[in-house]
Amino acid sequence: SSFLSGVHKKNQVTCADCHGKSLAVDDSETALNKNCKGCHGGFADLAAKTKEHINPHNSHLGETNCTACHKGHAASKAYCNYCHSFAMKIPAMGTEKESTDKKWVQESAPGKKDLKSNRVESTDVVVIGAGGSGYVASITAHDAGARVILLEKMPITGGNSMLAAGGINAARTRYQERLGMHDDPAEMVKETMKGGRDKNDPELVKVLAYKSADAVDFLVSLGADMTDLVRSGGVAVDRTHRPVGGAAVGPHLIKVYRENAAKRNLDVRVNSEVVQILSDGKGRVTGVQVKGKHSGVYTINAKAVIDTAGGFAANNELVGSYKPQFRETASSNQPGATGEGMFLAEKAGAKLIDMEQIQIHPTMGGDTKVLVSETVRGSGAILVNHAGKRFVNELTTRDKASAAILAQPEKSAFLVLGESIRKSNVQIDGYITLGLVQQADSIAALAAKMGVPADALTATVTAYNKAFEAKKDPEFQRQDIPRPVDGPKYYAIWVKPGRHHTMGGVKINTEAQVIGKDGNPVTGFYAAGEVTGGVHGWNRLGGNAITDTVVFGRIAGSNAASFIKKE
Ligand code: MEZ
Repeated sequence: SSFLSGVHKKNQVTCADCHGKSLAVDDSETALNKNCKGCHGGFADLAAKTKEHINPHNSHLGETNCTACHKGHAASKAYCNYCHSFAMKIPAMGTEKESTDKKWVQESAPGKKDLKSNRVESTDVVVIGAGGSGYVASITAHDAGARVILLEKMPITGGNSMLAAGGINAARTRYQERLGMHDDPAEMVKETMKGGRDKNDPELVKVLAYKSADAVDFLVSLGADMTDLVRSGGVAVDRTHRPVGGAAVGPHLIKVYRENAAKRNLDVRVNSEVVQILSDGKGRVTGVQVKGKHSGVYTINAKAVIDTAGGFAANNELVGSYKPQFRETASSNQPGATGEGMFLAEKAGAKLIDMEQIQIHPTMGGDTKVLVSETVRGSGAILVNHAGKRFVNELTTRDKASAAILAQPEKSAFLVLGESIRKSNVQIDGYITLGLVQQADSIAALAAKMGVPADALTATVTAYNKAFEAKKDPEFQRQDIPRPVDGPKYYAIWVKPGRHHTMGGVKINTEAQVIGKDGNPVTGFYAAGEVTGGVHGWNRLGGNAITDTVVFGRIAGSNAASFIKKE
């Protein structure tokens, strides 16, 4: 018990109380987490008891392992603080060890760091990375009859998809048709290519667009709600589907995926980092080596491998090596988005493309790592500079909007909105809770809080509201003004551009097969999502990332399952 912290020490908790009689600990710490909940209650109970202003038991990360934050033998550390800076007291569990270093380092159990074990497992399909693409590929392969192991190096699943605020772009869906909207996958192809500066692989873009409506139906079949529609930058119709009320798409989808994985009894392992993709030296992959937090390094032989390990926008050094000017800019990404999945694939024969194409999102909240969703602009908000004036079409593509903000002397701007916009997008209440939003009863009072000239801001809002009435924006040709900036309350959010998405990665074909350096598919090797390059060209449209994860995740899962059947 001398190793125990906080309440465990006080109450003289025994080893078996936490670890179970066998004292065995798997990498996902399954028994431990079950026993935590047995004593302390589930997330809902704890959320009801939590007195913090920010409630970590009711967050966008959903229901995760307790051990992601709480440690039995050491001080607890709030996982949230890899991205945020919440002053969080963790009662009776030891004091949080707050570190200014927010870099993610995978934990190993003491003494197990690089230990190689003789453990060898076999499966049909191994999937690397439990973000959106990984879950979709795993569920699809499982439903097609394959035995699947889904590996995640972080202590929680969800990847960057968990943070996705916007929605999923899809053309000609039943939800668009229900609202009498006309959309066409051919338009989605055109706009995605134009947004990507025509550097995308057009064949991949066609698959993305023409399978997008099916992707939405697939999500709905799993239990997701995609009924609300909003417009994203660079698109001429409301094509971004999201849950009712404008709720963030990512936490909703990851909850749905986790529930579907549990229902299927899928083998999902956290704290399990792939350190090598194995290959037979003759152009086919044969499995992976995994470093488990408790297991040490072990082998999984697999007939097919799907790489869904995500991008690298959270990796300062790697971003800096491609784009030195972005090295220290804030990143909206989860701390595990560090790109290893691309280089593991490269070592196993994959070709990497477009690695230097790194997307800068225009609106991160001030000096934080919180992304202020493009849907806030899609709902009607305007961008104004420190002189109180609009300076760009808010619904242009991200590369252009970010460049326009960075061209301002302060390299930052404000989102300005009114009551009807706030009410249409529930995420804005989240930004209020996080302290990112200034509020006032008049435009002049808001201007004073923002530190911009009141007469200029008043003139800007008046002109914009006139454009709303006239359905025409003579100043910036904004295509869609769904709401005016109206009272009784007015809101402003200080924003700066930040790193958001890496467009490059593993080259794939339309069958989600990984393409090797010789131009041929690597046998048994598939990839989907942000780990791949080619779908988004040199600039991704808002809402196309989730489409990518679902469309290509499904293709990878289904093709891997067909491949193993032929073996
Ligand atoms: O697709 C995205 O990255 C997206 C819609 C982000 C956002 O601004 O919400």
